[in-house]
Amino acid sequence: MKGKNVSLLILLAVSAIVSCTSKQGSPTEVLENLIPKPVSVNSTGEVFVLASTSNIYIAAENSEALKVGQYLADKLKPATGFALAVTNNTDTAAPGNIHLSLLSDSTLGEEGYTLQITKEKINLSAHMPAGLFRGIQTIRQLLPAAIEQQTVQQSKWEIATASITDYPTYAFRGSMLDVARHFFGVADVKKYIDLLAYYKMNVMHLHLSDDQGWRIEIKSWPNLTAHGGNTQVGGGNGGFYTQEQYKDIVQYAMDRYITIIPEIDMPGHTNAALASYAELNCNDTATQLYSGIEVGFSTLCTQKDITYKFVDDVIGELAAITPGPYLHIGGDESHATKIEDYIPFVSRVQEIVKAHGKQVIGWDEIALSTMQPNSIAQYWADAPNSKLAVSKGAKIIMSPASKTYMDMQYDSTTRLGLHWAAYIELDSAYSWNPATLVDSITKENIVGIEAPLWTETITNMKHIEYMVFPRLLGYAEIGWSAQEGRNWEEYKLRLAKQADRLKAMQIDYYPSALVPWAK
Ligand code: TNX
Repeated sequence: MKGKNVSLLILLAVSAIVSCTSKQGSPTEVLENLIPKPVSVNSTGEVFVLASTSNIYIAAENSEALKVGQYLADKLKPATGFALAVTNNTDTAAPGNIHLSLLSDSTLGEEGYTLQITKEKINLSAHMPAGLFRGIQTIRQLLPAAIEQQTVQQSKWEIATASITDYPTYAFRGSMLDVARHFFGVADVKKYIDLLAYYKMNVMHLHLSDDQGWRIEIKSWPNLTAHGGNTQVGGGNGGFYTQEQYKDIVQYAMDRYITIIPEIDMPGHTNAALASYAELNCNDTATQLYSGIEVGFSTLCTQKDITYKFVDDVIGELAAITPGPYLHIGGDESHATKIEDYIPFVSRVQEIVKAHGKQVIGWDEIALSTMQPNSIAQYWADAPNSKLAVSKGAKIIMSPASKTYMDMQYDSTTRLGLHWAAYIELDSAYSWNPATLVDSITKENIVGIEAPLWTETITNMKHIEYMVFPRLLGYAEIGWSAQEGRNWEEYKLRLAKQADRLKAMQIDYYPSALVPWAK
């Protein structure tokens, strides 16, 4: 009862803030449907109705904007049954339409947008097509949750009227999927990308190689996948992506304004490569394939020339099929590599990545090496390493294991996952500030946040969903929404409202007792 009163007070306080200009109706009904929370929402107390006669008008001869409009039409079709026309025709006379326009407003940045929803029409404007794409996710979330069903639903497709201005706090908002410990096929990766897109995230990092498996076809070193792709944790069949399949994933992500970051982990975490090619080992003997979960026993032979030929070939082929700016070189937990070998190796690999026109990301240990001017260190466990990286001029991606590792169990009863870093309940996952977590690493040093899902204990899409949802929504909000406006007590009410959407999308989420889910 007491808790309820507190929630109510907070709800009223939030209402008061957003209702300054509202005329009638519940002023929070817009805000409470949205994750991540927008920069500003002014409810105006009326209702826009989407109808079978609605059209989507693109006020620009812009093929990307047209594609975004079509994406929206495709998303609205299954549940409504409406075949919304997407056209360049901007005949604005009829009510009930959605208008997408690009306008020169650099204050919105690459991903910002404004939404004017009146009872006559919806106007979505952005400076760039990516902003339109983020904005249509807001439109989707403002419709009833049934909009996410895949069959025609009997519903009134109403949206509360409001004017919204929105843009992200951090430019980099991502998640990582470990497809090495267990392999996940193209369809699973695409589903994951769709869910990232729904919550306005813009980076998907694929952990493509580890001791247990090599998951990307490299044409000049075919045994990497022919042999090294053949197993996974627990001894299953494993698998890999052909370059064509990888390109398909990249394009799918690009259509959603999501950048794919491929990771080849080295010099440790390389048993799958060492098992595939004897010459990569210092003793010229191929190792056995490995399906356990212990780490830190493998290393490329950093003294051999062939090792750098190998790295150059792999990075070269990967760079050629990766349009995004980044290549991730791992660099973590190389316990079998002497530090005097590790440092020159990681320094040289950065030069190779640079020569192929890409920017390096590595786990925080790479700070020990000579950093390229634009290399990025990913903080996962070691604050001194991350500070060292900053002192060398590097930027940081925040992935603190104790807050963002989605393979960490929610509590001691969670049936999947590990707990070496922490148990991470939803409040803990949400209630931290990237800009104050590590003293002396501040917002200017941080490009953004990433939440990794390591998959030693995760074998299928349902498992992925259970560990990722709903923590991912919190990470999306940390990356997108202003720190000053975030607090768990208010967030958990919005999170509760997302349940119907997650259900409509048939996502198996963790129903934490900390959240006041609707009955
Ligand atoms: C640490 S995070 C690792 C991974 C494991 C993970 C399990 C990092 C850079 N290395 O190899 O999968 O813990 O939680």
